[in-house]
Amino acid sequence: MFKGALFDLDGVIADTAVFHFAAWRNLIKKYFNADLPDELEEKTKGVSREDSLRVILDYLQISVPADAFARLAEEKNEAYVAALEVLTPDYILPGIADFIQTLQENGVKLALASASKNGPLILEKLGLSEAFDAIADPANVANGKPAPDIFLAAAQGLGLAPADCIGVEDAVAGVTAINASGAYSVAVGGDELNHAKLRFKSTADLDFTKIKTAFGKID
Ligand code: B16
Ligand code: MG
Repeated sequence: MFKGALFDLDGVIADTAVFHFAAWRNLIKKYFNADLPDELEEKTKGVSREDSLRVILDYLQISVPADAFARLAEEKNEAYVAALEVLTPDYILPGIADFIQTLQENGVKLALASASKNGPLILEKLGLSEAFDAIADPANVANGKPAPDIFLAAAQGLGLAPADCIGVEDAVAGVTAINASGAYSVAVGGDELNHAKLRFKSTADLDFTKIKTAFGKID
């Protein structure tokens, strides 16, 4: 049986992507009078703030000096954090509160493995701070997802070997990161996540017994 569960945040615990992308859209409209297409949202999921801005500026074929780049990232974050004010436990994705409770009842420790520097604030607003035993700090890891760093840091925060943990993700790069870390990947989403060891269609379908059984069959 696994002893730890390493959670991605955006798309697994709450759908913060809509807040992220709205903040990027408003910023780009304000400074470049450009509209970002919906498909860019997917490309900014699970990647760091700076990498998201790089993706967006590449798409617009705009290059800015380093100080302007830093100011844009900072202003986006201020708008994003302000938008997070509305977050309440009602924003926890379907099935997640029950899944967390089942994990706790079975003695599984929980860690956050999110690319977001706002992870602690978001958990607090969702009323989940107490449920998590560790929060890996993305500011302290060298490489973002798909590199395994944040999942390795999350397992370390629990004092566990990655092989004794499951990782839960909704993004392609995130599943790749879990696999590279040596933890057992559990995905929530579509066929693009078939590189996960186990996949559920949505957070509402997460099934502790199925995960436990599948994990127990690893050679
Ligand atoms: P911040 P995750 C990621 O969260 C988001 O999916 C991504 O859109 C965002 O750029 C990144 O966090 C950084 O967030 O600007 O708050 O530090 O999916 O890794 O939980
Ligand atoms: Mg995610």
